[in-house]
Amino acid sequence: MANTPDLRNDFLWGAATSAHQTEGNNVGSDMWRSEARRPERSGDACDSYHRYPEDMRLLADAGLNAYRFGIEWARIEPEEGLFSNAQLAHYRRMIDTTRELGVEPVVTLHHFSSPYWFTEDGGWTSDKGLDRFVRYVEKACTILDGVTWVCTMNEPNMVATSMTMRGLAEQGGQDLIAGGLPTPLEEHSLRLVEFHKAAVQVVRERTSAKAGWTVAQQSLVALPGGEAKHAELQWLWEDLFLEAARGDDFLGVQSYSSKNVDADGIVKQPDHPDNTLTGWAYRPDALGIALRHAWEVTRGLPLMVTENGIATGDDNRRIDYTTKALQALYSAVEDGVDVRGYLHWSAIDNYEWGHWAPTFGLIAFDRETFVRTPKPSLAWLGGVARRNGALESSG
Ligand code: GCO
Repeated sequence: MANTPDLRNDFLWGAATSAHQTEGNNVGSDMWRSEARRPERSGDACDSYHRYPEDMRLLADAGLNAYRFGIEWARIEPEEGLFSNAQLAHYRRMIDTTRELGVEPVVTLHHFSSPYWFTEDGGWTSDKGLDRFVRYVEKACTILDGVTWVCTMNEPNMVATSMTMRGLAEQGGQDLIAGGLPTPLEEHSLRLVEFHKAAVQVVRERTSAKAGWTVAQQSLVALPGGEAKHAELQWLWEDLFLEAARGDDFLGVQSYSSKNVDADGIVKQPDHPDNTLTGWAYRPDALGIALRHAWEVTRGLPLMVTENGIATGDDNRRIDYTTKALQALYSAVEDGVDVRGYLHWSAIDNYEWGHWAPTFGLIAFDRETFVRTPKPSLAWLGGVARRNGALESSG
């Protein structure tokens, strides 16, 4: 295993968050409303809306040189057509703060949450949806001066599965989804491709940034007899989105685990002591599968790991997982895959869409006082970053 890789000199080493999961009180968003039905609410979240300079400084002080964060459409356009210059200025200050700290900003325009008014009026499937999204992206571009990396939409395959789930629920088909997330319907996924393509065009016309989207890669593996089903699911869950990235400037690879596929479909991960706090299989090697597959399907698009990490309460396990994931990344690079950066999910423990228990952060925080406590994994990853990837220090 490669412990001292040959990475680009400008390789980005960082961590990632999303707006809704960290900012707190994102009251105008559809997610805020839907949380009423979830076990736990986001509430103040990490109060990163106010404390982002501290979050960024902790990453920079540790040795990281990149930070991926989201800007929140629901704040920027709280009512249809009503844009907030003050909120745009807030996100511009975030960009400026990264620059002051010598940290490269990687900006996500849409990370699961939309304004409530947008979703209520049909969201992605409304006839007006595309124009609404494009208008938001145009506004967002007014604050992106000097930003190099822009992610249009986070995990469109997960957005598509939630569109599909919503459709099934409306038809009373809850039983169909009882076994887990439904496979995204192709019509929903193709719809999101249109939104993404339009956003890429706007970003290219109005900024000098590189534009791409970030796909939740599944690292599906066919069990004997599951080959045909695997091919079908591989397309619907992943390859449709990866093919759509051809022609973009980069692809964001997001990888956590791997799943087996048999003749009936995705095999539910059995209970196992090694499972992570999200119930996923402990599979740091999934990142290698994801990178190699993305490289092949996109036909050689530059890749950025925009999320990779583990929900665990044991920080040594986080280091162990990340060490192995990085070894898989280095081996893909050795084989010619063009990887531009590694952004760990997540910078800080945050609201995991309904739950607080699955902790992915390099930094812990107190939910009452918001005091941040870096975990040993932050200093560890910062050290790896300072050595541009070397897993063991040479002295
Ligand atoms: C995702 C997300 C994050 C999750 C993470 C862990 O893109 O799915 O970007 O919001 O918190 O993946 O589940």
